[in-house]
Amino acid sequence: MSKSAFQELLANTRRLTILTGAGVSAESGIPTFRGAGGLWRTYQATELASPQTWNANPGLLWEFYNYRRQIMLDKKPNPAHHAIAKIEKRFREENRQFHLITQNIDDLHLEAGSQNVTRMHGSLWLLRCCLCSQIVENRNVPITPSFEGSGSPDPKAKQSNFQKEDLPKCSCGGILRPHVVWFGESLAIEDMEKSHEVSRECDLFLVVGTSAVVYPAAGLSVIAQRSGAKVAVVNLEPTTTDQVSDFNFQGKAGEILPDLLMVE
Ligand code: BJW
Ligand code: ZN
Repeated sequence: MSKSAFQELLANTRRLTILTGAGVSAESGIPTFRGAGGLWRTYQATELASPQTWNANPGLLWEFYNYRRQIMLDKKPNPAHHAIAKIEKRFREENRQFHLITQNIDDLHLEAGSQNVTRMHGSLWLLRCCLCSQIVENRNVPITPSFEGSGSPDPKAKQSNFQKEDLPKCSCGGILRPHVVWFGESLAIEDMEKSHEVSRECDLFLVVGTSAVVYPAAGLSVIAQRSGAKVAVVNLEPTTTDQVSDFNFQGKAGEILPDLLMVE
């Protein structure tokens, strides 16, 4: 269906939910997970983001996350993040309900001013103690002095050889890990419940920049559609969400969203 039909629907929507993935941050210069850019050294980013890598080589995984924290230092929200923050503001002013679910851990939505946000997969800037489970905010780059100059994505980089004493520590002495959700790990129960609730109870569900292959996020558009919502997709390429979508807008989120959401 057309842009004008979407915009008419948006104007009459009481409850809007938006789900975003790595594609929304691509125009800020942050690599996506799948396709070009999903490689770090010889590893697929999705292989690294796993409890198996953590158990086998926590230093390697900290190098990867240290690198990702490092590249965030000069990254800014792009027009897609700003458009999403602006539509939330409009909904709030008009007493309409809005919720943003993001799979991204880069926090660029928060930086753009989004408020009602569920970060399904955690945050790059939160760490969790492996011993006492305490969660702390930490913006150190490098993560510890030992990681200074490490994290090069060059495939010829020397093997990661960090020791236990190089890793960040909690006040209880436990090792701190990134507070992110790896494959096979459960999402926080409150994030699961909120994501289901706002998918079930919206009138319009807009999916932006996700390949929609990772569950449970990939199942949310089906929940929304079965609960009676209209589903719209903004993505560079076709995805499985197209099977349940009423609207499809193919292209860059930063170019499409400001106009589509009428927040330019
Ligand atoms: C643009 C663009 C531009 C580019 N504009 N668009 C049910 C069925 C089958 C399997 C499972 C299931 N339930 C659970 C599972 C297992 C597993 C899973 O889903 N596996 C699948 C791969 C099959 N899920 C889990 O393990 C989850 N845990 C869980 O469910 O626990 C209970 C359980 C466990 C096991 C079995 C059953 C139940 C946890 C998932 C955690 C995912 N973690 C990661 C890493 C997070 C930390 C980090 O960032 O390092 O999350 S993996 C990675 O993928 C990351 C992302 O958030 C996630 C999704 O990726 P995303 O955002 O879609 O990025 P891309 O790169 O894939 O796509 C980008 C898109 O943008 C592309 O389409 C581009 O075209 C587009 N694009 N530029 C618009 N400018
Ligand atoms: Zn601790």
